Amino acid sequence: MAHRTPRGRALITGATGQDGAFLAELLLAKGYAVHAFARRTSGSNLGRVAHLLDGSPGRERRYVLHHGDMTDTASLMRVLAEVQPDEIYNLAAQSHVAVSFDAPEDTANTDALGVVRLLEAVRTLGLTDRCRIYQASTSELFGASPPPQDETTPFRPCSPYGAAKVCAYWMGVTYREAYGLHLSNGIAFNHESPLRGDSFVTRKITRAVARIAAGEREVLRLGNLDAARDWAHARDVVDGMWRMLQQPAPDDYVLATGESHSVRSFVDHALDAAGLTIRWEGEGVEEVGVEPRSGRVLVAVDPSLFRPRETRGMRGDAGKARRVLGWAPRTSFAELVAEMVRADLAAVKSEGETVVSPGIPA
Ligand code: NAP
Ligand code: G4F
Repeated sequence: MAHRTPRGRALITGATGQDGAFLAELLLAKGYAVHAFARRTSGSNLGRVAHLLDGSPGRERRYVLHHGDMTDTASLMRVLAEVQPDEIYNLAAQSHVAVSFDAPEDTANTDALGVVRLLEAVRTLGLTDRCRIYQASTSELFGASPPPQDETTPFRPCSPYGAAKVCAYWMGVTYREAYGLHLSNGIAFNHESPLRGDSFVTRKITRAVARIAAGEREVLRLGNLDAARDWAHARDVVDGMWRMLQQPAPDDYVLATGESHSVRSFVDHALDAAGLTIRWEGEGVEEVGVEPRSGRVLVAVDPSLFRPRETRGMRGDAGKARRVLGWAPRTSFAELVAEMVRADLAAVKSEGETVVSPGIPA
């Protein structure tokens, strides 16, 4: 596939998140100047990108931090006017599905109206013809539609998050068709990494497994063990985002592995990667994962973690992305889980080593 020469300046909203960190690395390696749009907070939210801010010589000049918020039109206008980006990757979102049930207005404000503010800012500033936009859409658009899901599958969102992202998707299509904007929706299925936020189920599992392997007497409490997801590596998915913006014409693409695994299976793989095993016993809310030798319960179901509504099993068909973009996921499910467990085992070990004096944790 022929890619255009990189066009210079990329703006990433949601730059401090998992995907923002992987995408920045990819774009810097390709020679882009990367402009990060990030919220100013009282605590630090820059952990995933700190190495880019004060990184190796020369690098810091190509990674520039701008403060702003998707709920604040003025900040979007100011940063867009200043950066004049060639490519915009709109990754900013309240991205947690369970949280969206508790904070539906906040979720819609950022995930749906935030996109309207961004698109209107692009239009008002006269950037429609010069900049290309990636909109972070999601398999949550499909919600109750059964697998396999592709670009033709009906949207039946099951959460305020999914509903807000459906709105954002159609806003993108509307601006593309009404104004000729080069905007592509990447309908990404779940993607994970050691940088995944620790309240998402994969990272919650790998962190707990690492602590259990280190000898902590922890019980991993989970919600729906039967929930099935199509889990890719975030590094592979951000490559698909970039490929979409190198196409002569914008379009919408599913990014997925085509495999589906249950939460229970993720737990098994993670324990295996740490040299542990469990036996599953019981059913429903009584189901537990028991260590065979000691009989100790390592995993239990906590009904308070069930969601008001769950999506159907998720398994994406990325045939269109393969054909048009030449995109394919490179990391297997087993490799992804093993990489996350290795990283969390190392993190637990180094936490243990950073005790500065007896009894006083660093
Ligand atoms: P993430 O780790 O939760 O990162 C979300 C980013 O959005 C963070 O940088 C966060 O900033 C920022 N943000 C939230 N509200 C904002 C606001 N009002 N203004 C400006 N920035 C705001 O998410 P991710 O996993 O990297 O996902 C990236 C995007 O892809 C999201 O839009 C998500 O919905 C979508 N997506 C993700 C997946 C997946 O499996 N990872 C799959 C499909 C789609 P703070 O650091 O300040 O909180
Ligand atoms: O890891 P999760 O919270 O991810 P979810 O809900 O699939 O959403 C993620 O992927 C979407 C892509 O489709 C993104 F759009 C979205 O932004 C986010 O990145 O939950 C995965 C599954 C769910 O079915 C949940 O019910 O795991 C189940 N689960 C079971 N126990 C749990 C838990 N989820 C979480 N977060 N915590 C649990 O203890």
